[in-house]
Amino acid sequence: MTLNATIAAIATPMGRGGVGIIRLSGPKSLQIADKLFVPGPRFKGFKAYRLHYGWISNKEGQILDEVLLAFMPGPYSYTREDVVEINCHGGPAVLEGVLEALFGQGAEPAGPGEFTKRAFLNNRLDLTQAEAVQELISSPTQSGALLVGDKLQGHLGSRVEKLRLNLEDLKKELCLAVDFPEEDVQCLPKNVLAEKAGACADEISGLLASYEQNKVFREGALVVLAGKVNAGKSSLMNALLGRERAIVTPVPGTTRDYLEEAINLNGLPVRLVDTAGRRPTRDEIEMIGLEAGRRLIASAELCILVVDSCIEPDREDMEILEEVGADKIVVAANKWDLVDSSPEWLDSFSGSGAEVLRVSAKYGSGLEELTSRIRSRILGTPRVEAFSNMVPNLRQKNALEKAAQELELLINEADRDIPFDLLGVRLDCACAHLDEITGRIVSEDILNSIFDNFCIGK
Ligand SMILES: Nc1nc2c(ncn2[C@@H]2O[C@H](COP(=O)(O)OP(=O)(O)OP(=O)(O)O)[C@@H](O)[C@H]2O)c(=O)[nH]1
Ligand SMILES: [Mg+2]
Repeated sequence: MTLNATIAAIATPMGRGGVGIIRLSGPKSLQIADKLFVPGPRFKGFKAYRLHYGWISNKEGQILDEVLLAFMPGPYSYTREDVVEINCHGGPAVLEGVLEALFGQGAEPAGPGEFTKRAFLNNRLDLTQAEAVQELISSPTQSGALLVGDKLQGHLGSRVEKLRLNLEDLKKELCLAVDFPEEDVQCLPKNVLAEKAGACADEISGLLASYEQNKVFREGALVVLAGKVNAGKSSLMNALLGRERAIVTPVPGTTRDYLEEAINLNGLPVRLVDTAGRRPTRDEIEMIGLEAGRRLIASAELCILVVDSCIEPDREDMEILEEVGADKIVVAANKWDLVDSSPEWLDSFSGSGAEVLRVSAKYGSGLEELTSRIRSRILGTPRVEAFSNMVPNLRQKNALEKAAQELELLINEADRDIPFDLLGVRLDCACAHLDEITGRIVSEDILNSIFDNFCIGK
């Protein structure tokens, strides 16, 4: 479809409602609507940005609906083209009737997201804003919608654009150094180049950190309870959930499969998983359960290693510690109600750098401290400041990562004897990845894949 076509679609959801809106965009919007509009008594011609009362008829002159019609001439419209919006009654048959009448007058059916695509192609929105439109519509929660609101205003896009301009300036300095190689030391010392590229890479890391932080709020953080049989994992699962979800018995090997439940830790959504207890086994079913547990542990944001405080940890506990690494582990020294004094072996955990908390799943002690540590360990203090109002989506995150990789390579190469013009190519590549985000330069394929996910009429 060419940009010259005048497109039309129902902009409101299909179904019955008080009002349903049909939107037209393109050079003939007003001309097409005018052919079907039967004005009300006080109509004195179409005025921009006013609501006009009247009726829509079909080409046989039959009245289809009583409407309010607005004309928004470009460039001050959603698409920057001439736009007409017709407020009809919100019934599917009415709306389809009016739409068909508009097609009969030369309007063409709009594709998914085509209004927003035109807004992008006509430079009213950058690509981050266009994507934010769809993200806003699909936000399930108000807090999610608030985050997108900032992107809709273009904050992410302008941040990325500023970064690109910084890299472009750096490229200019580099070109001077290439053009006057004998003066390269004065033009751009390599440590200064690396420093400037490093500053841009840090900013990208900040944007990536906000993606990661937001990811746990979007998808829920995976927290896995692991440990030897009988350590009290299922008891801890139940205690954290506040209900008897998992079977608890004194028999070692009670839990064979994993169990997943959602909990809310002061606003942080968590997917809490209880796993089969570790022990040497030849039982086929148990081995499958243990393998499933291993896979879950590997992808967990945090692993709670549950140990029985009465039993000195052995190979199995240490195996989990090694598998996961101390930075992703909280050791829950369970059954603390059964010990009189702190056993010495607890130090071996602390020595490994793992955080140890004393709890009793049975009597509920230490659980508040445990939940508050789970929360802060997951949210953590990010290495770099996250921009909470500029959360990239997955596509944008991938492009940011590629740009950051180019800068990392450039910083490494600046240390070695790599010619300036080759370093310049790295900057070009980083800029190209940033351009993909804002849509400054973007392939037709990427554009189609983005707008194909939109609804028709947006
Ligand atoms: N005294 C005391 N007993 C506990 C505590 N937590 C669990 N137990 C007991 O320890 C036994 C095992 O508890 P489970 O929760 O089934 O242990 P598990 O780690 O899930 O065991 P498997 O599923 O076999 O791997 C049960 O008899 C529990 O009542 C605790 O904090 N204090
Ligand atoms: Mg269990």
